[in-house]
Amino acid sequence: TDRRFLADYRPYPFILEQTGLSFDLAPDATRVKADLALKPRGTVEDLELDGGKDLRLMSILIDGTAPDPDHVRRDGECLIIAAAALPDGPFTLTTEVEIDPSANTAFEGLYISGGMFCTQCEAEGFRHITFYPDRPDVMAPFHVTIRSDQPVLLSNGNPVRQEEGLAEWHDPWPKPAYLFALVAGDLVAISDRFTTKSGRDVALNVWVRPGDEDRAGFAMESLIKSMKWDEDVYGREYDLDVFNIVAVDDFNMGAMENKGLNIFNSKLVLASPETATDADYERIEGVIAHEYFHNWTGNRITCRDWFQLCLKEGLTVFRDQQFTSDMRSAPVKRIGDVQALRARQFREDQGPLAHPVRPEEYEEINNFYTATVYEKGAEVIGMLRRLVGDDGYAKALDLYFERHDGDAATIEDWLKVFEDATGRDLTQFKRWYTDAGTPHLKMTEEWSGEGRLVLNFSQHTPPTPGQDEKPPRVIPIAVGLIGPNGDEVAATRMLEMTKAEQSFTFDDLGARPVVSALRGFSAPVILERQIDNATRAFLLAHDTDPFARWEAGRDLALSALTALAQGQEGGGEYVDAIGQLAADASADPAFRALCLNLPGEEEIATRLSASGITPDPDAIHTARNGLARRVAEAHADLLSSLYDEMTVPGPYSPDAEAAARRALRIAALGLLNRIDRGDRAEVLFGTAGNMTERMAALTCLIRRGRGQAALQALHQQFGDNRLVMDKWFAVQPMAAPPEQAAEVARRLSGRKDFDWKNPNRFRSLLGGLAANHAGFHAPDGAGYDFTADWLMKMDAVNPQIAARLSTAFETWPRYDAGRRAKARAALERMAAMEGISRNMREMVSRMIA
Ligand code: DPP
Ligand code: ZN
Repeated sequence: TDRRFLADYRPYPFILEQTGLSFDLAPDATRVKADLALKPRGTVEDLELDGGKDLRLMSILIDGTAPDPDHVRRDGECLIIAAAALPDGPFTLTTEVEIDPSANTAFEGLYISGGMFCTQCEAEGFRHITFYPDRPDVMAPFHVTIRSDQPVLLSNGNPVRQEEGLAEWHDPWPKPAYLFALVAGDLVAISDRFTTKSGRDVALNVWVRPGDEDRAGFAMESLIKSMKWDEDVYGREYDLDVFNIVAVDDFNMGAMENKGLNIFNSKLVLASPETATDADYERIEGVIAHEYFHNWTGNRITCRDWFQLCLKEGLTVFRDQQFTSDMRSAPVKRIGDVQALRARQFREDQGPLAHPVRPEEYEEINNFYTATVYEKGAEVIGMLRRLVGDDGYAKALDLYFERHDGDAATIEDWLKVFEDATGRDLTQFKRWYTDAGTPHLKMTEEWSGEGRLVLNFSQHTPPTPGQDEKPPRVIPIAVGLIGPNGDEVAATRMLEMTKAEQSFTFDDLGARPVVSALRGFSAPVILERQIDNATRAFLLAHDTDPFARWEAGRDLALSALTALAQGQEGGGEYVDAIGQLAADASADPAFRALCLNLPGEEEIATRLSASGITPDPDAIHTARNGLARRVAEAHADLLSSLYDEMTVPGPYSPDAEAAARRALRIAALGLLNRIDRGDRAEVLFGTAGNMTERMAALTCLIRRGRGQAALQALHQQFGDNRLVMDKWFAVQPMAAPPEQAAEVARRLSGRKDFDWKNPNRFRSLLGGLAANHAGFHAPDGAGYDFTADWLMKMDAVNPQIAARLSTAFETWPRYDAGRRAKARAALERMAAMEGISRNMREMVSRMIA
């Protein structure tokens, strides 16, 4: 079997001292010569090199001499040179292979996108370029020579030689193969410079296709802010003379942190007011920062093996979240992150794909670039910081960089640094890394009447695949108390729960306070408490903690929506309270927008199923529409004036303040759209000068069944802009009435411009349908069938993308028997397909198990 286990780790038996690569680029016959300076770590063993089946071995030399052919064999995806053929000291292994980048539709290794050569090597793409110990704990300096007639030739590190048809790059920092990159194409740069705090002058370039230069400026600004922030906040300085970013249209991931040469999906680089939304701008800023921050957390300190992926990803997400909080509004960022965590990670934890932040086995590592590894990995670091305090965190991070610079490290190393820096025992805390599942935290209150309040907590984590028993974890619970008049009577206190059941006492209270619990979402748990709607409304009005305040409104909405979806009454308190909040001009418009947006249908389904109730997608859809309409009717005047007042004068700017006003305006529009037949949306679509408002208007129009003209207009204006057309493909199935969603997607999939081999375009259409909860889960199974058909087609071309999108099915076990039967049939059809990839096989078998 292909299963790999954390417990099987052993160091590579050779030390790699230097990697030399020489490329002769040609679209269908590229030659790659590799010179590896190796020496045995101990006694000489067989030398095993990873290498895809797509490598054609042309020659192999050991210290310049061809080995006896009997000593060389291919074994599956490996090339093995027998120990008998190797010297017992240092030697140079030289191989030459031929590869065909033009046939590489999986976009792993070296491939061609729009005529440009580029690479993606994380996690195991390098083995499709040459034979190599393709594992993160084998690190070496790289020297790269590129021969090609493409005008711009880039690789990692510093340029050594640039002339017509030839470039040489040297990267002095030892790195694993997954951080290798090469780009060759017809590109133009927008350029700037950055001087580091110790005076290193760094040349910065954002490389794009000719014609896209005017959309690359924001990415450059974001890069400069990121470099400055990492110096100011973490003391981390850049370490090469150049930093290059390249935008590529065909890219499986969002972006990649290759040393000195980040490669980005073009949607995370290119932005103009006419083509990108506020959310796009914020995401670009955040991802540019994320990849830049990897230079220290990922590159200078990398992972020992892929089980440790969260070591670099959890930490780097945590750092990019801090960055965005500092650049924009911290409370708004926190609320957005919690929403995303619940939508993706809680969902994952609840179903058959649940796995620990640090998994202990996998078949295909690409299937573990998940919300659990990334977002929960970041939450775990947030908890660690809450537990050791800001100073403890800063000390631990300094020690981490000092102790592990140049290492391929583990989660044990990471936790040890915190233990050594703070003196704290983290044995129990480590369960956050090893145990899957979202803890349920129950809270009850006892009020003695004599100024004493006791909070009783109990924790329980439901079983997840392969893990039935879950011992109690350390849970930091931030609690504040609010007096009956709305004043805070006890500032935030961090309760540290370590047992299955535990009580905490608050004394000397005058009157019975209202408890504001899990402030700032201090731990990624599901809080269950007895609380009535009046108390929720009180917290929504008075809580001083912005997250807890928002959460109170969210709870009010969810309790109404879950009741309505089950045919019960509800929503009155929500409608009243939300009106008061929306009218509160002292509250940040972005915060008001977040409160006005009702929870999505998926979130309602997740809430229902977490409490053991089978969600009915159609009932949820109806309930949500009904409540939104009631809000609109009850507050039509207020919403209408917000819509008018929240226009942003002057030219478009993507800054947080302007974006906040637009967000509130759009939230009001979305509600008013339910009662104005779409008239406002139509006017806005025709007049808005920015994509944020135009997309919002377009979505409203589609929801009112009058989107055709606007869709046509957008296509006419931007038909040759891939990124806008991706939005165009996504919004139609997403906003379609559920019973039509699969059909809308099917019709779009037949279009000539449904360039399905492009990952962004494929994701737009299939992701758009999956985002239509009641549409994807249509009772006739049309959503499942359409999705399965396309995943099967994609699997033969790009398994990574197919497997990633198969997560659309991960919630299937929670629905009714009819839907379950149809979803299972679709999954079984996929499982049975001929030539199924390892990626897809692992995903469907975990989902069916
Ligand atoms: N490119 C992905 C990321 O930055 C994988 N490293 O998260
Ligand atoms: Zn990352």
